[in-house]
Amino acid sequence: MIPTQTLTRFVLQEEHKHPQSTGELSTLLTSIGLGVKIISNLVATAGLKGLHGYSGRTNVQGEDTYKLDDEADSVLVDILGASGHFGSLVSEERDGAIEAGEGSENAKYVVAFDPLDGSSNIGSNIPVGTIFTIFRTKTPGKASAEDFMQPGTNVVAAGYSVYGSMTSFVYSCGHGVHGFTLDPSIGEFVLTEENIRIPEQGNIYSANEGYWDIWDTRMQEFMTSLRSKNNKLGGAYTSRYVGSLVADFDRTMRKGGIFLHPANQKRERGKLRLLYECIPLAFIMEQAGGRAIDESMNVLDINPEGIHDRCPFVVGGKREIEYFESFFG
Ligand code: AHM
Ligand code: MG
Repeated sequence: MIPTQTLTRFVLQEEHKHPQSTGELSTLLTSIGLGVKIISNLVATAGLKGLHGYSGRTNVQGEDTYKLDDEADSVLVDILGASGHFGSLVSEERDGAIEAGEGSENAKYVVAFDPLDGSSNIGSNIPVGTIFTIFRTKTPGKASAEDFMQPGTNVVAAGYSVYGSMTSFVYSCGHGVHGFTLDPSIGEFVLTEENIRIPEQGNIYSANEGYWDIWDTRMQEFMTSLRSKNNKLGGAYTSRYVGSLVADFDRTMRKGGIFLHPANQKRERGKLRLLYECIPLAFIMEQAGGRAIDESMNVLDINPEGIHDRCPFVVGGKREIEYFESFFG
C-alpha cells in the first residue's frame, strides 16, 4: 500500500489552515517526529550497543537514570536545538531549563519533554515512550523556565510516542487526536487513525496496587468498588498495568477505562510529573473525549510552580472519572 498521508504532510496541511502561521510549530513537531524515529532505533538496538543499564547518574528528583534516558535526552535536545525554533526546553533529565542559542531569542514556543518514559522497563522488552508539551512563550523576548509556568489550558500541541511492537506517534494541536505508525520500510510516520476517541465507558482499570496499604481510604474504596460485580458502573472491571505511562495511557485511550497514579502516604503529590507527563496526556485525553483530574481538580487547570512539579494523575473515560469523583467529592 502506498502511504497517502505522512506526519510531515499532515502537519503542513494543518498549518496551512491557519494563514497567520509562521511554520515554527510545524518545524518543532516534525523535528520531534525525527527525534522519536532516532530514539525508536536506539531502543530497538540498545541491547546490542551495551546501552541497557544505569548511567551512574541521578537526576534532579534523586532517581537513578539509565544510559538510554541520557541518549534519548541528547537526541531531542540536539534536534530541537538544530531546528532553531524553541525559546526554552525542559527535560525530565535536566535540572534547569535550557535556553535558546543565538538567533532564536524571539522564538514563539517552549517545549517540555520526558525523553524516555517508563525507563524502569528498559531491557525487558516492554514498551517505553516519549512525551512532549508545547506552550507559546508568555511574553515576547528571551524565554526561560518562567514561560512554562502556565496551565495546561494554554497548551498549543502535545503528543507522545510508544516504542512497542510498533512505533507510534500520537499528537493533538487542539483539533482532535491523530495517530501515526512508523513504517520502517520507508522511515516515515504514516497516518493510521484520525480523530481517536475514548469510549465513554470501558472495563479496564490500571493502577499499581502495590501501593494499596499507603493509599487514602477513598482510593481503596474506589478500587474495591471497581472490582465488585455490584458496582454502579455495571460490573467488575478487569486489570492491566504495564508500568510505562505511555503504554498504559495509550491503551486506556483506545480501549476505555481508567488509569490512576494517585497520591499516597509517601508521595503527597504523586509520582508523575506535571509538565511533561500529566499536562500533555490530560490535553490529549480531553481532545479524545475523556478527562484527567488530580483527585480534586482538572489537571489542565493546575498552575505549575516549578518545572519538575509532580501531580496525582487519574485519567480515563467520562463515566469512570465521574464515578471516581463520587468517592473523592
Ligand atoms: P519515568 O519517567 O522515570 O520512567 O517514571 C514514570 C513512570 C511511568 O511511566 C509509570 O506510569 C510510572 O513511572 C510507574 O510508577 P510505579 O513504579 O510507581 O508504578
Ligand atoms: Mg516518565
